[in-house]
Amino acid sequence: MSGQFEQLVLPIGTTLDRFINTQQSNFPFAKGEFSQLLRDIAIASKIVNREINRAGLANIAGSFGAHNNHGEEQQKLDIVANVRFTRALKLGGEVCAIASEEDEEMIDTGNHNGKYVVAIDPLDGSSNIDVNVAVGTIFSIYRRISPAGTAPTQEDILQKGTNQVAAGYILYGSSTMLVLTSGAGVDGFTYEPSLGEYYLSHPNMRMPSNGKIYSVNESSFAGFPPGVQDYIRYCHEHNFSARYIGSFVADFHRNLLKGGIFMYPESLKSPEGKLRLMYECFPLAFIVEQAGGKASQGGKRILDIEPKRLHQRSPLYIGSAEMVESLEKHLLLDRVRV
Ligand code: AHM
Ligand code: MG
Repeated sequence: MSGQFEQLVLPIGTTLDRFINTQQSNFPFAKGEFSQLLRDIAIASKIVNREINRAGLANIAGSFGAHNNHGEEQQKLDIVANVRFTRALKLGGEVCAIASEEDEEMIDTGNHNGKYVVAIDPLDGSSNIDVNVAVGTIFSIYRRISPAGTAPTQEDILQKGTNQVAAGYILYGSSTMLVLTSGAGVDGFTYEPSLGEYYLSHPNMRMPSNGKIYSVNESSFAGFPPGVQDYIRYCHEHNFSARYIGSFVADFHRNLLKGGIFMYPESLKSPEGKLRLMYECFPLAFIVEQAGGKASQGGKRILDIEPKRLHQRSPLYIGSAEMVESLEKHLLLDRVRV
């Protein structure tokens, strides 16, 4: 074949399915159930991707007219995504319990033989839907603690981030991507809509150890801890770029690729921060560490936090290792100041 012709028929590469099968043989714990669970999530994400893409036409953009357990206005697509993911996980049969941002209580799927539990934010950043800005899905997978064959308990879901066996996110952006870790690095897959498949496009993703992007909602600056204010001043003085979409997955993904820090501190407005530990902080903290970055509560590693409540919030500083360390140094000065 001439070089020119070869360009026309380049191989498309490894599908997510094939990748999962290969992983299965790499991990002793990853039996068929675990692979099936990842497939169920991938299938639900394809359906949600379809719904998002036609939101403007199908009358599913906009508010649903109700509020979730956090008092936040639910968008129609929040509900659609929640149903799509929870249904896929219930039907799949591998999961005994689900914690979802959209449901106040843990969901008992009825699959009491299922070995896994899932924490999920079905559609993060959904207030951005109406203005065609990228949104995401975030998920964590744990092995249950209670014995198989019994009803799941709170203990199954309230596990430390270090217990995650896998975590991932789907970014519904200019292209749709699924980024996944099962504890041996991070891999990114891009969705090819005409084939209906995810393909491995970003193998072994590594986060730059340093960067010049900081992402924070600066409107709350006056209420941030002094150390965070100092760090933001440091970012200004060193000509860092401010980039904040208001869609966590999209902000995180950009920083993962380019190097940067994302911050959602505690503030006078949100004394515990805004982001939820179980299905926002833990999964992205697992991913960031697997890519060489760091995630901190401001003095404590996020993955080491023992969750007490399903919808617990936490301050979050996540991104390039050196930037998170620098932020932590600024926070340490707060203690000296007092
Ligand atoms: P949500 O789960 O209700 O969508 O809220 C989480 C979102 C994140 O995607 C984003 O980082 C953050 O809220 C933005 O919050 P704020 O508008 O306070 O900056
Ligand atoms: Mg969310």
